[in-house]
Amino acid sequence: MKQVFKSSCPLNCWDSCGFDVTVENQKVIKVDGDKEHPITKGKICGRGRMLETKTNSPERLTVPLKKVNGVFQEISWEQALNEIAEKMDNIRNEFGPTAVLHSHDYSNNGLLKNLDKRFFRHFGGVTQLVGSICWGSGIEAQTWDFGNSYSHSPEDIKNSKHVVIWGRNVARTNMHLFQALQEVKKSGAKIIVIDPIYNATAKIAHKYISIKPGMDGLLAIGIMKYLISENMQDLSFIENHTVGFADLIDLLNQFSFDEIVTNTEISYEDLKQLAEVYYDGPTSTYIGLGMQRYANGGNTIRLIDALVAVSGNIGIPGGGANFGNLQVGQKFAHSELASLEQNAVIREFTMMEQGEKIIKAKNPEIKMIFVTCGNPLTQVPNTNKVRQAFSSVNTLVVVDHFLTDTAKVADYVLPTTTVFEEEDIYYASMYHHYVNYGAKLVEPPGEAKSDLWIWTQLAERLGFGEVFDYSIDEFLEMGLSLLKEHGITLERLKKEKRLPLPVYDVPWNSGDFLTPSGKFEFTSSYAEEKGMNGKPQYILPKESKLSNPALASKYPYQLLSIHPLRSNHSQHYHLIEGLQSVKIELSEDIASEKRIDEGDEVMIFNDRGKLTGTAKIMKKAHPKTINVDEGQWQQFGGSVNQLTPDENSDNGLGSVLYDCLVNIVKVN
Ligand SMILES: Nc1nc2c(c(=O)[nH]1)N[C@H]1C(S)=C(S)[C@@H](COP(=O)(O)OP(=O)(O)OC[C@H]3O[C@@H](n4cnc5c(=O)[nH]c(N)nc54)[C@H](O)[C@@H]3O)O[C@H]1N2
Ligand SMILES: Nc1nc2c(c(=O)[nH]1)N[C@H]1C(S)=C(S)[C@@H](COP(=O)(O)OP(=O)(O)OC[C@H]3O[C@@H](n4cnc5c(=O)[nH]c(N)nc54)[C@H](O)[C@@H]3O)O[C@H]1N2
Ligand code: SF4
Ligand SMILES: [Mo]
Repeated sequence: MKQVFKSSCPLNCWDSCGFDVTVENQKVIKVDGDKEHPITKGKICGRGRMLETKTNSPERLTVPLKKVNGVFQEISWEQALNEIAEKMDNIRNEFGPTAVLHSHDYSNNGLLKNLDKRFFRHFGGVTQLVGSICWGSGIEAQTWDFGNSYSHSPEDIKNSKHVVIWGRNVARTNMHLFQALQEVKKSGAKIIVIDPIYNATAKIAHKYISIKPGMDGLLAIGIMKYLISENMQDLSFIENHTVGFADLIDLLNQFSFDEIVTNTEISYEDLKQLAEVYYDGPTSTYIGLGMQRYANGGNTIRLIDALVAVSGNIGIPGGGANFGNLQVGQKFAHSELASLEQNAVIREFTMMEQGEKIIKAKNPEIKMIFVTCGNPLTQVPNTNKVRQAFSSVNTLVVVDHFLTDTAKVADYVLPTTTVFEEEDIYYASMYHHYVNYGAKLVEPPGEAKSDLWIWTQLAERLGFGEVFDYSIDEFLEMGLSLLKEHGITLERLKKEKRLPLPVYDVPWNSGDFLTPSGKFEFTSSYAEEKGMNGKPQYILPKESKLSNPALASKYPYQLLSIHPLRSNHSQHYHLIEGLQSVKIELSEDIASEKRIDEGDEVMIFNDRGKLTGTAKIMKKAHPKTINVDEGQWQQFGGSVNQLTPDENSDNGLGSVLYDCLVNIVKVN
């Protein structure tokens, strides 16, 4: 008998869609959109639909594996858990808990995935990863400026006269915003896209601005300079709600329009037009994550925030500097789930530098790496170094659904459940403010077990089993405890399946900010507290003709590695035959400069690595720009991260993935 259940997409994505999942004979047979979901309204993407293929794939891991003499052998859970627990215990006794590194990322939006932290707190500590390859520098930037990173509610875009899509690949990564754009366009809003790639969102825009990668901060400086020189700034907002404006003026005075036009490679006419867009508000700005993955990434987001503030588009309906929406995730009791009150010895490595730090770790050295919800050998920058690091430790444990690049180098691989095989609640702190419930709908294949079951079993063997002695309902209730006063309970969520969280629809509308001064801070006191320069400043990207001409003469092209259309990072490549080769996309000028035709076999390279693939020409892309979508598996040609740099961005918590120069040659 067929039955349809409501569920949620667990994938790391802006949209956090509601699902209708059809189950027949204990098997998921179809994943559709839930038409009743107030935001996602029945529309989902192929990545979500393919969770059926993923769940039923014959390639799923179904039994624990142990590598013996270089070859994986199937073992029992009993053996796997006993051996791993014994190794952890020995390591803790001999070297201390920080000789274990927990490597993880965001591959699953389930609330209970946060219980990994609870495990390591009670283990006594761990070496943990801080910052975020994804959006660390932008979040830090908005925290400096506003005190937090909040977005307007999805509906509020209807109040915008202009919508600026600044470095966000909306049609590909945020499909419900794309739909909203098409709707507001019909009712008269003007859409502007600023991006080095002429993407599907640019195609529906009234105006497309092709920017030189990494130069957006300077463009924001140019627009602010124009607004102020023409007396088009919002004086009342600046006077009443900001600090540090004089420092901003000092910065703007350091640049001439000529210099700005030359270095951003944007015409004065376009700059002026953008200033008019910001003056003639309400103008909403949807800031993407791509352009903060540079050595000046935090600085770029700070300058865009400053522009939105100077033009009076903060705290008003139809405005906003929309980047993250952390007010969503902050409604859950993370510290209770993670047992943050528990004393533990914590050592921190940044996400970006994990490879380097593992190799160089002393007192103690890293003896074990435990990977959950991540695929670092594909997704973390500088793959060759990450591979060296992960291969160097005595024991690597990977929990996953498939034998990924990371799992392949592991000593133990533990098979885990997919969204439909476990119960959890799901949300994304990115776009909308609904939390979705997802019940366990089917049994997992073979012996696959949830992450939570694995933590529970290991905790028991390591002597702190009582910390996991809660039912799933009890853990979910713990996570929802702060929401009780708003009438949001597990009982209601199970019944209604999705509930709106109490967030601000128009953040900062009160004029009060969460910074130390209570104002929007052009000059950040948080930064200064950290001993960093809090003044607005302009920094160049690290790998560019302007900052490193010698490197740029050897490697003249900018390599972007944006998110793939049909896969969530590395999660779908092995399921879709059409994705199983490397495509190297290049701008038209590179093609003619290097006499490369579409379909040619080409190689890109720099000092960190190289990658071979098939050339594809990107129409209207910014000159000297190359793109290879991230996420490709080694067996299908390899990850673009073989070329990307592993440094921290300017404010320390983000990545510099796109701040990457390469050269290209035709193979043969
Ligand atoms: N299909 C799909 N959707 C996804 C994901 C996925 O893997 N696949 N991943 C999800 C996740 S985890 C995230 S973080 C989001 C990311 O969502 P987005 O921010 O939309 O995606 P990115 O691929 O990071 O890059 C966004 C855009 O930045 C542009 N860009 C790069 N450099 C610059 C620059 O210097 N200036 C400007 N103005 N633009 C620049 C790129 O050309 C690209 O169009 O997407 C989510 N949605
Ligand atoms: N070059 C380049 N690199 C990038 C980016 C880029 O734009 N360019 N984007 C970066 C960004 S924004 C992000 S967010 C990261 C994402 O990096 P990751 O989160 O590491 O990437 P994913 O491929 O989504 O997922 C990793 C693994 O988690 C597994 N997994 C899924 N669900 C579960 C679960 O419930 N439990 C367990 N144990 N495993 C699970 C999947 O099968 C997959 O193998 O990549 C970053 N890397
Ligand atoms: S990947 Fe994103 S857009 Fe696609 S179904 Fe999941 S949440 Fe929705
Ligand atoms: Mo991300």
